Amino acid sequence: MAGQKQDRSQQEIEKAVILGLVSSDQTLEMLMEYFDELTFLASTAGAQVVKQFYQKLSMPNSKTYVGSGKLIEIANYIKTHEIDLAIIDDELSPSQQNYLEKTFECKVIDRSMLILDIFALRAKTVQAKTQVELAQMQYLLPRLRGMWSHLDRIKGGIGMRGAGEKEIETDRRVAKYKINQLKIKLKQIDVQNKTRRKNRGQLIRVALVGYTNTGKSTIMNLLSKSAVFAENKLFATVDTTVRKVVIETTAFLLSDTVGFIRKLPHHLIESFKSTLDESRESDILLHVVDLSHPHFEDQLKVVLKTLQEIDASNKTIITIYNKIDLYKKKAYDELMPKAKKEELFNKLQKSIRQQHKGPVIFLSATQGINIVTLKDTLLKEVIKHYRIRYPYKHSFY
Ligand SMILES: Nc1nc2c(ncn2[C@@H]2O[C@H](COP(=O)(O)OP(=O)(O)OP(=O)(O)O)[C@@H](O)[C@H]2O)c(=O)[nH]1
Ligand SMILES: [Mg+2]
Repeated sequence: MAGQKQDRSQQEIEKAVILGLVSSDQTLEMLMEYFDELTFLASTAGAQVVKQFYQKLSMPNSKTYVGSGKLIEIANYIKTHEIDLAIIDDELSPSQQNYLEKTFECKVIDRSMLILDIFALRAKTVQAKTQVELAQMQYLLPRLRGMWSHLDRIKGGIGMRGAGEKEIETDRRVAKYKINQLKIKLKQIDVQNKTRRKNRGQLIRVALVGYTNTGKSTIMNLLSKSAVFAENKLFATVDTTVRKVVIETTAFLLSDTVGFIRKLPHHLIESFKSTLDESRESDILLHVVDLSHPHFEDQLKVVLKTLQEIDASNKTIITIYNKIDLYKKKAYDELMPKAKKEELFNKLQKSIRQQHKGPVIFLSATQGINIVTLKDTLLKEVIKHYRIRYPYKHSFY
């Protein structure tokens, strides 16, 4: 909730350990990648990860998550290093969470809760705040009984913001009532938004979509010259911004919205459905990929899958491979001749283009590389859509 939002700089950094499993469907390499992301999420939420723990188990133990030896090792570490918080890479069941908290004697939160917490910090509009609160309440409902009550040294912080802080003491009946109230409130906001969207008239709508931190807001700023919050943190944007953009003489609406992430909590997708409507109702999607990310292909797949889940996958998609400046810096040795770098990069572009049906653009939003190509391609697609929608109304294009 808004009043409980705190300034990051005034807040103490919490010391955290992270824990995950190498399991039958998750290799060590995959886990390390998840850990990188979890560490980034943790720092976005205001925690510093000081140690990683993992165990090889074909599947999580239903009561204790990891084996007993590992539990002792972690509990000892937590005690001797005064750790505030243990972050678990998977979604925990309420009983696993209870067990781990008793054993570790510190706060235990899972990936879902961490993401929900960041969303609670980032949400600015009433709609986004209500959506996050609903997701938190739904997440907390099965976990309300006895949650953290045995831990008197915990005063707040990560996992306790937003709904968590206020509602923890309430019983399930009150929580259920609250969930209903939030749903009603969201429906009302939704109706207002739908009317507003209709009133936007006949303009073609373009939505920026993509994994979190790929550069969507930076591109929004470039195209619309607006000041949308962009920074090197996960989920800098949780709300939706819509701007009217004019390229040459053609006008269209461009929206920037919340980024996607792996293992996005189910409740969040559910309650953010109406924010995601912006993408569902748009004519063209600008799918932004961070080419410099070591796992950009996985991220791309997650986004396409999420688009499918929200029924937004059968649209014209322009795929933007952003941060080519950073990619080149990382991938090619400084001493490599320029011509060789170009040759390799051309090869990469060719093979990536073959994987897409729609237009593909290689961009550096911050260095201003290929912006003209982006604008030209976008303009062409927008005009195509105007022609289909209004074959006789040439004033649009
Ligand atoms: N090197 C480099 N950095 C970039 C480029 N484009 C964006 N960035 C940086 O990447 C970070 C994330 O950019 P945002 O525009 O906030 O990304 P986003 O996709 O809106 O992120 P969320 O709102 O968190 O989903 C910022 O630090 C940007 O400055 C680029 O072309 N090259
Ligand atoms: Mg953003």
